[in-house]
Amino acid sequence: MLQPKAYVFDAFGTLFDTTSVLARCEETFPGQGPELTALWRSKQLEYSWLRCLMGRYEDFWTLTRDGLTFACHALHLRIDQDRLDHLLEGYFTLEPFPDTAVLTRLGDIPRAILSNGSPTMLNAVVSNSGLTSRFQHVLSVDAVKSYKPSPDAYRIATDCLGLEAKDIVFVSSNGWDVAGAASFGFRACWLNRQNAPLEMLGQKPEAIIRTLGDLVP
Ligand code: LAC
Repeated sequence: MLQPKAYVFDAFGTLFDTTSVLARCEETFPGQGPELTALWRSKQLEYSWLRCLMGRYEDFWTLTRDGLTFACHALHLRIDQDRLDHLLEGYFTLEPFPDTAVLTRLGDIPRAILSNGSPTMLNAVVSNSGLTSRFQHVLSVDAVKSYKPSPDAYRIATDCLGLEAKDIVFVSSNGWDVAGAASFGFRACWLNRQNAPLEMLGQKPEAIIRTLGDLVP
């Protein structure tokens, strides 16, 4: 892959493992951990897109709470405020994927995070994982009250870096995010952590990698 003028990374699922909440889910609701974790994540994302379409933005922390509440209701799990808070707090301490260690080997090329996460969530998870020094910018879509894959959300990165989209490599493990980034004009790089099929959204990434280590020249 030709070296870009900057790298922009998605956060959840790409740098931070959203399944880190599985242990808390399983401990709180024995036997239901995997299903709750998966439905929670899928509702959290679905609500971001639906609220975007409805023009009713709420920050990602709210959607994370609402997604969890819905998932508990759908699975007939009794959730009270204490359990809700305990599970939600798991998002502040998501594990970074081990391959984030290679980020220091990308040379002097500026690196940023652009995430749907709220500023509070992002600051917490980045600092708790010890990755703060790896990024020059941690950008939240909250600045424009919209969500990826809307172009307004991706524009936050080009505006902040003062670069054109074609000069930026955007890395995400989320297929829908990669499609949105490619459509916006970024050099989209799909970190296919799940060995998933390509999303059928009419957009192809410039590169498909299996680990962040594949970015190192
Ligand atoms: C992010 C999530 C949605 O933007 O993957 O970090």
